[in-house]
Amino acid sequence: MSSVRVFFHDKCFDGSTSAAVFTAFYHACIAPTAQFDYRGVSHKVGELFAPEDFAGQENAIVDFKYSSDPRVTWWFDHHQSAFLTPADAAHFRQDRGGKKFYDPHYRSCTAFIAHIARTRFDFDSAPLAELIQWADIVDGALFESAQAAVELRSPALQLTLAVEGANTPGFIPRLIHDYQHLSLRQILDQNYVQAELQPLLARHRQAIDLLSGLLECRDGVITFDLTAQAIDGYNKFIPYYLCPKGIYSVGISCGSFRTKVSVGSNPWQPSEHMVNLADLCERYGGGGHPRVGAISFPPGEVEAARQAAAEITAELRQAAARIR
Ligand SMILES: [Mn+2]
Repeated sequence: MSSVRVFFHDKCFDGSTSAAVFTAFYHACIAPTAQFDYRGVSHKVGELFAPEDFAGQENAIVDFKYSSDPRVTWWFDHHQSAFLTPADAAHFRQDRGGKKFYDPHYRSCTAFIAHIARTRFDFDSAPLAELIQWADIVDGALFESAQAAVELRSPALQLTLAVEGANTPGFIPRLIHDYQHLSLRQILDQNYVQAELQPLLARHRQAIDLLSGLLECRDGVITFDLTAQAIDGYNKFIPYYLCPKGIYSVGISCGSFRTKVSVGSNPWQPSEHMVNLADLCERYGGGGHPRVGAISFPPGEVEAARQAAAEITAELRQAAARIR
């Protein structure tokens, strides 16, 4: 019996669902009795894989960076930055094995794997349609409203909170198994899922309460200062949920290793004539994407962070006034 080890993007809904679709495809089209084991992998500085990691007879990487290690037999990714080095990209381009696939145009790696499995291996992905559709919504941040993104009424969004926040070993591999056999609603109702989810939901509700007490919205810009709060991470759509008319948001928070200014824009407001927030943050030594950016300061430099946040807020208020 063959053994397959799957490396998936850890603490990521699309990473976990990619592993499930790959497993279902492999059992259906390659080897029905193959034994699977799963390893979550995260982005970090330096080597992403240890040499002893690739111990399966087959080793697959899904929703994560390429490795040129010859023991890696399958690879699927959709990230813009899929290759750590030009040498890795060249290694992929000269591969003729037909088991390594890359397309950065896919919103989710899950949908990409399903597409390749369907078109090249005749896999029937229809039983996994719900999983594939939600991976696209979550990885593409295609939420219909701030309510949908914050109230987490869909089973998939509650499962996303659990996947991103749970630390119990074996939790995601168990989900990967269940994704192949149960609906998302049925999975959500499992005791082992509720045990992970309930404390995370309580923390999520605390963050909403906390922010509703201290954020301000004036002239189209939502501002909040969390430097005095013990809060470790929050759903970035909460400001627009609480202030739907806000066009931009500027928040300050303290982590163990940095003080952070977070600058965002409301995805449910029209996107024409928006300030490029990556450019704006770069002027202060930060960066990001056109519609969301951040600037990091050393842990003690709260005043410098506040100064930057105040300047950015003033600039965004003027920009918001030009839009409205
Ligand atoms: Mn992904």
